[in-house]
Amino acid sequence: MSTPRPETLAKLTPVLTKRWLSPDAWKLDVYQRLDGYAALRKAIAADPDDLIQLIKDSGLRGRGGAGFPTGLKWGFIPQGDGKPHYLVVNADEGEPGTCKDLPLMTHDPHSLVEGVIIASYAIRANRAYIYIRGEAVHAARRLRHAVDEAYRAGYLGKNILGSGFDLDLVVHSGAGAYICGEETALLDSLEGFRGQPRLRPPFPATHGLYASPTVVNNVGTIASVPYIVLGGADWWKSMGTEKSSGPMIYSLSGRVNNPGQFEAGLGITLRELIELAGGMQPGHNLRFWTPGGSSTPLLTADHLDVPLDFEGVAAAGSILGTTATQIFSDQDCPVYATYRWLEFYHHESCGKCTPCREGNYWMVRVYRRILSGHGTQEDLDTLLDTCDNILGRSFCGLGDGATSPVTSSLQYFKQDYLDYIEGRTAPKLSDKQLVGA
Ligand code: L3W
Ligand code: SF4
Repeated sequence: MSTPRPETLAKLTPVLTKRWLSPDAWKLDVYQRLDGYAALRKAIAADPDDLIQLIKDSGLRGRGGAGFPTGLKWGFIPQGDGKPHYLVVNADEGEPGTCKDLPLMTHDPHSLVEGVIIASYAIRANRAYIYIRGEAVHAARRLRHAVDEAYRAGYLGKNILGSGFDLDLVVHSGAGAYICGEETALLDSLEGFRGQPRLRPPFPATHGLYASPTVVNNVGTIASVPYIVLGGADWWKSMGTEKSSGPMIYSLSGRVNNPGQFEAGLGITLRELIELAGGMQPGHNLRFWTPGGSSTPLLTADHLDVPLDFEGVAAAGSILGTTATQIFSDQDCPVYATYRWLEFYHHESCGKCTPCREGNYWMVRVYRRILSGHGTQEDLDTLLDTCDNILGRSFCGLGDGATSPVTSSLQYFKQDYLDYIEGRTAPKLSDKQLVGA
């Protein structure tokens, strides 16, 4: 394992992760000793509109994948409309490879609770929900413990810190469906229905939970808020790039020596992240990687120096997504990896629209044909044609995302497909696995 150089180590900016290694930071007394709830005291004395302006000035963009400007979203909530407003935190972290929100909620749940209270105060919401992935039992337990502590300390409930502001916060566990990470499916699920995406527009900002104005933000977005309140917009903008401000938690998995979470200013490169992760595993050379989970087009060893911010990754032909970098080497097969991702999308497709429901089903079958040595060149055209009919024609982002590994692996690694088709690579699947897709 190689040791990172000092200049690369200096790229780490522990902000959201700064308490993760402090013992018992998930408990209220320790959290308070480490600056906890200082931002809430400051925020609750401010005008809510000034808080929205502060978040706008900071340039904070959503950490769930799309990078939508947070202050702008908060500003969409109509004021004086007489309707209840809601804040909903999307903690349904399910994008393959993504592991930044669950450790945050496990190690530092109060930072999320504090962010929820400040954001709810800013948008004038008196009820907030954290929708957490069903499998994340330990994180949910920590979160519920933090919420109980916050109620007992007067940070939640009626007349918070004597301000006259009331807020109730509910932690709701989902049932483990990937589609419930899509914001409108999440709202349906929260309302007690089967989680399936709703037509947008109207967006949740005007017609969200129970048809009322609702802000839906990712865990990392809301957990950033207390730091911005304490540090100010200029401090936040001193990290990252001009259009992608602030620190970001990158989760590295795969063929590196020391996988895990690394927090750095937006714009760090994969070359630097791999160095921080102790280098590639012995005997492995980087071949392909996802910049932000499997829904983002694959990149290759030629993209080691792409700045990992919203603009830099887009210019390289991919999407920053959830900054989940899954790292594959020359000993990994891009065709097989894509097949495994497609099985996931096929399994998780909610079935509401035809392109995604049928397209993923058929693509899995085509991959099984190729990987069992029965593929033809025509299959490659079929895959591209199917992607063409899914991308932009699906009801939600799941369908679009499913095409990313297919089209990008065909773009960069067509020869690997041909090697299966022309018999140079031994089949990875048996004939028995051909059926039952
Ligand atoms: C009001 C408008 N609000 C947009 C809001 C909208 C949403 C946000 C972003 O998908 C992506 C997806 C995955 N008035 C508005 C408006 N909004 N226009 O802005 O919206 P959008 O449609 O750009 O994206 P999205 O539907 O939120 C998120 C990608 O992220 N992704 C992540 C997947 C998984 C996770 C996870 O496990 N945590 O996030 C990976 O790439 O493919 O493209 O709030 O309401 N005019
Ligand atoms: Fe459901 Fe897939 Fe259509 Fe999204 S794209 S609505 S997940 S079938």
